[in-house]
Amino acid sequence: MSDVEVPESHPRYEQLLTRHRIEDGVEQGITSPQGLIAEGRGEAFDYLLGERTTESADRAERAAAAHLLLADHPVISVNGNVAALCPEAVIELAEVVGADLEVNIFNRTDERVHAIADHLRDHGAGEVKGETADARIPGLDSERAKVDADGIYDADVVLVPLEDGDRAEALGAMGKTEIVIDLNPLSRSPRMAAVPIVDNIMRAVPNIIDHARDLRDAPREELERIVAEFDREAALADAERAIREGGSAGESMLDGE
Ligand code: PTJ
Repeated sequence: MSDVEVPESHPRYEQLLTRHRIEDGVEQGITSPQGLIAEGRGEAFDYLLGERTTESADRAERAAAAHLLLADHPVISVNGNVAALCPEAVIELAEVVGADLEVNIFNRTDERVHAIADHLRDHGAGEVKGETADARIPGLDSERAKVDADGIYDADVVLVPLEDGDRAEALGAMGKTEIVIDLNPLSRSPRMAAVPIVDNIMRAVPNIIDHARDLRDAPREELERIVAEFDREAALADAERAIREGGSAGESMLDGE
């Protein structure tokens, strides 16, 4: 995806690739320049987490998959960072759980909304919402309030990766179930979420896809049990502990350390 050659043997290969994707996103007019700052912030938290999916985050990702499968109308919200980082993965997740994809950005220009929607379609997405913006999320002054009436406005479950807390709060007030992916467990959006996922989006979305595939044929009662047993407070506390204790926190690596 990036023109910049990063040798796969480099110890920070994944992180360097991620950086280049964001850089390319800015160059293509998909990602806001502020996305570079968000990326730096995320990298710092990921470094402290040990750049791994903790067991606790894995449980959150399984609960997210169960919520998305149970939903009547799930929507995946896509901003400039998400579109640059993992377009294929969000498209695949939308297909697996039957969700809509909707472009929703903080630093909104019509040009960037269309560029992100085109970018998703170039990567194989069917319908992409967010270009109509014929409804507003009540109680939100920012441009993020602009949503599609038949998209986020109508959704019962919304996956909102990498964003600030205002919209998370306003969506919660509308009674929607929110799943937030954010590497900072102290940030307002994961603290508002029914399912806070403290993990890098590059690992989180593929893992939600794996769980969704695994649970796709499970009885409704099992999905409801996974949702009911998920403890959001514990997930936030586990993540904060893992970061403060340098990624140990009594947790094992998922990817086979
Ligand atoms: O495209 P736009 O206009 O909607 O703008 C998108 C950004 C991300 C620039 C905007 O929403 C923003 O400024 O967000 P914040 O307030 O910087 O918050 C982004 C959060 O995402 C921070 O808490 C970061 O730690 C976190 N983050 C950054 N990269 C990743 C991440 N979380 C998970 N995976 C990442 N790769």
